[in-house]
Amino acid sequence: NDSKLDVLRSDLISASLARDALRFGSFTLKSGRQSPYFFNSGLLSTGPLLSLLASAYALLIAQEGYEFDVLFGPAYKGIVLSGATALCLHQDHGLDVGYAYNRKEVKAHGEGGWVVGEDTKGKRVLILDDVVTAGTAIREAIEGVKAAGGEVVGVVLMLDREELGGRKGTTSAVKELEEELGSKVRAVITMRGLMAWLEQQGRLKELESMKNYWEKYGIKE
Ligand code: OMP
Repeated sequence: NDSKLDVLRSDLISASLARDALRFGSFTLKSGRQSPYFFNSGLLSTGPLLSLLASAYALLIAQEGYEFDVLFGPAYKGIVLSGATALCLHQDHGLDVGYAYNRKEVKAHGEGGWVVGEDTKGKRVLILDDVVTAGTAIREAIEGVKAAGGEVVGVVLMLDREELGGRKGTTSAVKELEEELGSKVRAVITMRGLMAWLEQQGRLKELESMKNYWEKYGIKE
C-alpha cells in the first residue's frame, strides 16, 4: 500500500542528504541546465542504503503491476541496482524475474554481446534507471534494449526531476517517453515530492532555490 512506499521514500531522501548523495548548490547537468540540486545515486554505496533503494524500487514495481520478464539496468550504476532490485522482488514480493545490464565496451571474443545477464531477446523488459532530467540518457538505454531484441514495457526511476523534455522543450520529459513507448514511466521520488518533503522539514532556503528552478524547467501541466 501507499504508506509503506511513503516511508521508504522519506527514509531515502533523509539518508541521501546525510550521505551527500543529494546535494544543494550549483550544478551543471548533462542537458546543460544549471541546477540548484543534484542527486548522485552512486553515493548510496553501502549495504543498508542499497537495500533501502532496491526495496523502494521493488515496492514501486510491485504496486504498479508491471508485467515483464527481465529487469534491465544500464551500466554502470544500473548493474548493481537491477540485481539488487530483482533480489528484493523475489524476497519481498515473491516475484521471479531475470535481471540484465549492458557492457559499455565492445567485446569481440568470448560470449560477446551487449547484454550481460538474462537474455532480453524476445522478452518483456522493464528498464530501471536512477535519474531522468531531459530524457537523453534513458533513450539510449531504450534503443539498446530494442536493438538487443527486447520489448520495453516500462521504465522505473529513483528520481523523476519532472522537467521539460529535450525534444520539444515544452512537454514533460517523462510524458514524451511514455508516448514514445506506449507504457508507464514511474519514479520513487519526484521533484514535487522532494519539494514537499523540504517544506515539511522546514528547509526553506533549499525549497526556495528549487522553486526558482522549477519556474524555468519544471513541467507545466
Ligand atoms: P538526462 O539525460 O537529461 O535525462 O539526464 C539524466 C542523467 O543525468 C542521469 O542518468 C545522470 O547521469 C545525470 N544526473 C544525475 O545523476 N542526477 C541529477 O540530479 C541530474 C542529472 C543530470 O545531469 O541531469
